[in-house]
Amino acid sequence: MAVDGVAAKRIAAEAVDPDHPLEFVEEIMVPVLEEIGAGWERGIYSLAHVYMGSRICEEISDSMLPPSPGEGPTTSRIAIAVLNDYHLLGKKIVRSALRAAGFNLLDFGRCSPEVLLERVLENGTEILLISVLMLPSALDVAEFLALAEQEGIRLTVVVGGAPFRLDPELWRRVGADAVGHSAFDALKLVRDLSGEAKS
Ligand code: B12
Repeated sequence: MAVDGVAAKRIAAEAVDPDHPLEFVEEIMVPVLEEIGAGWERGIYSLAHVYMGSRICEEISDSMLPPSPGEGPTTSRIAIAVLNDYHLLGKKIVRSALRAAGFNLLDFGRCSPEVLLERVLENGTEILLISVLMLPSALDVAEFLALAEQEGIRLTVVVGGAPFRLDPELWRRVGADAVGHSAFDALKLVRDLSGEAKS
């Protein structure tokens, strides 16, 4: 809250187990961001606090989690995207965890349902991970799936992000096949769904 990135990075570097950086991210960083979000909702913190807090956390997670080589793979049947949402940190962490575990994962970035459908068609995506933090974006999953059905596309959709944590049945209502609440969950689900195939 002091917006002191240098001090935050020093504290993080002291707290992290270098062999298990994802544990630091999941157990300390994500709950801290949730607390900042809750403080913003109660009017204790400003949006600038939320923004700067997330920038500092992003830099910390970038320095801890293994970098993605280059632009990442160019073909894969597994992909991740954010639907109509500017909250991109969750996707980045999930992407980093999956790539570190050896999965070839395409990153479609931030898309509307229509653009996401184009990407899926172009790449023959079979397992799609969708990350959202806003409720309207979570509802866009249903819109995307309706468009996919019109095109006769059948794919497995795994969703994650705050709205699905707040409403445990929401993933079923939007028509997703599975939900996960952490990068560890994402890894387990993709392992189970892909039968360990890494591309
Ligand atoms: C940081 C932040 C921002 C930053 C985002 C910066 C960035 N580069 O991402 C900025 C300042 C831009 C921002 C803006 C806004 N925000 Co904001 N933001 C947050 C905050 C505090 C933290 C989010 C975050 O990064 N968390 C850390 C990441 C790592 O967590 P995560 O995304 O949940 O991901 C984890 C898991 O969910 C999982 N996961 C994620 N994706 C997936 C996918 C799959 C398939 C699986 C299996 C798992 C998985 O793994 C990740 C690692 O554990 C949250 C509070 C909260 N409770 O989440 C509010 C929050 C999400 N924001 C909110 C709001 C309202 C806004 C604004 C509308 C504010 C405004 N008035 O302008 C804008 C809207 C932007 C938009 N249109 O998208 C609300 C959303 C309410 C809602 N549900 O609709 C929240 C919940 C705050 C609140 N309590 O009200 N925000």
